[in-house]
Order: sequence, then C-alpha cells, then structure tokens
Amino acid sequence: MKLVRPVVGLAILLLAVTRQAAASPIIYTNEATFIGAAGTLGFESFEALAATNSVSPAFTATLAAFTLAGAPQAGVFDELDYAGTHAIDGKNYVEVEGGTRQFLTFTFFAPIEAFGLTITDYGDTPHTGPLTFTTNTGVTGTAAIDGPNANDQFFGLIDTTNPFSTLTLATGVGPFGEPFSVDAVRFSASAPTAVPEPATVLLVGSGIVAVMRKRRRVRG
Ligand SMILES: [Ca+2]
Ligand SMILES: [Ca+2]
Repeated sequence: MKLVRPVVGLAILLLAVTRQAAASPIIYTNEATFIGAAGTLGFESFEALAATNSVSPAFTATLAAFTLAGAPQAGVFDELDYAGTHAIDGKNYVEVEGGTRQFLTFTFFAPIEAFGLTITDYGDTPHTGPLTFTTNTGVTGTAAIDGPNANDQFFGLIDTTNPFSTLTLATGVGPFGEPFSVDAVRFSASAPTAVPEPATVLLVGSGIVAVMRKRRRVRG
C-alpha cells in the first residue's frame, strides 16, 4: 500500500506532461510573446554575409545554425529601403523575388522547437493568397498576410511535441510574384532528452498499470 500513492502521483504527473505537449504547435504574431514563451533562443541577423544588393537564381547561404535557400531568386541586401524591403536588425537582410511564386527554406543542422523571424513587404504586389509556412513534420499555416508597402510582420512557431528541422515560406501566386524579405531569425534547440515523448509516457503508463495489477493479485 505504501508504494501505490507515489506510483499514482507519478502517473498523474506523466499525464500532465502529455497534456502540455498536446498544446503544440502554436503560432505567434507578437515577437515579445514568442520570446517569452520560447525560453533561450539563438539569433541570426545575416550581418556576417556579404551584401551584394542583387539577386541570384541559385541563392543559398550557410549560417551558424542553418542553411537558407531562396527561389526563384534571392540575395543579401544592405540598402536601407529596397522597394519596401529593409533590415530589422543591423544592416543586412535576405530578399526573395522572381517568377510568379517565391520560396524560402530554412534547414537547421539539428531539430528545433521554436522558430521566429520578421517578414517585410509582404502583400503589397497583386497576387493570390497569404505567405504560408510548412515544416518537415507536416505543420502548415499562415506566416504573413497582405499588407501595405514596407510592412513588417512577425511570425513565430513553437512545437514542443514534434521538433522540426526544415521550414519553408511560400508566397501566393501572382503575375509578377511578390518580393519580400526576412531578418532577425530566432530559434531554439530541441528539448532535453529527459522530457518523455508521448510514446514513452504510454509505455511507462502501461508499466505502472501492470505493477498495480500484480500488487492487487498478490494482495488478493
Ligand atoms: Ca540583419
Ligand atoms: Ca512585396
């Protein structure tokens, strides 16, 4: 009987952990709220890249925590205002344009739980649809909506249940595309392995039930 109460307490605790994890993923549009919820974050502002103020059809950049690929054309700019796009932190930012639809893919070297950045100048050119995001874990949604020239929109995603390693931004379709830029990228590492995954919780829970049944049989 002495062991039953701690075991039940542990089961309730594990249930609470599972419930909390089930709340993911969460999308943020306020940077301060995102930072408050995400905990310790890394930061990338593209300041170490050489700014060319021109776009390339095969743009890729390797940063400290991720690689970045823009299509159909992208480049690093440091102009104060390039037709509405501009830096959020420091001087440099990444501009994406060209074709009728634009893509920007972040590939992290290790899975992350939190990702955030500021998107600039989205939705001021005729096109169809919001800027969407898709992760390699299958999470998808809206990253930015149409806004006036030079507008800034924060997009953040926290998914503690399924850490992700790639995230792609994709514009809607337009006759001339919709150039936009990004800067001030924030990201977290994945959770410590000590936090149980839902599958592990289930296994541990089954073990507890088995122990309790065995104890009942012994008592009976
Ligand atoms: Ca910057
Ligand atoms: Ca634009």
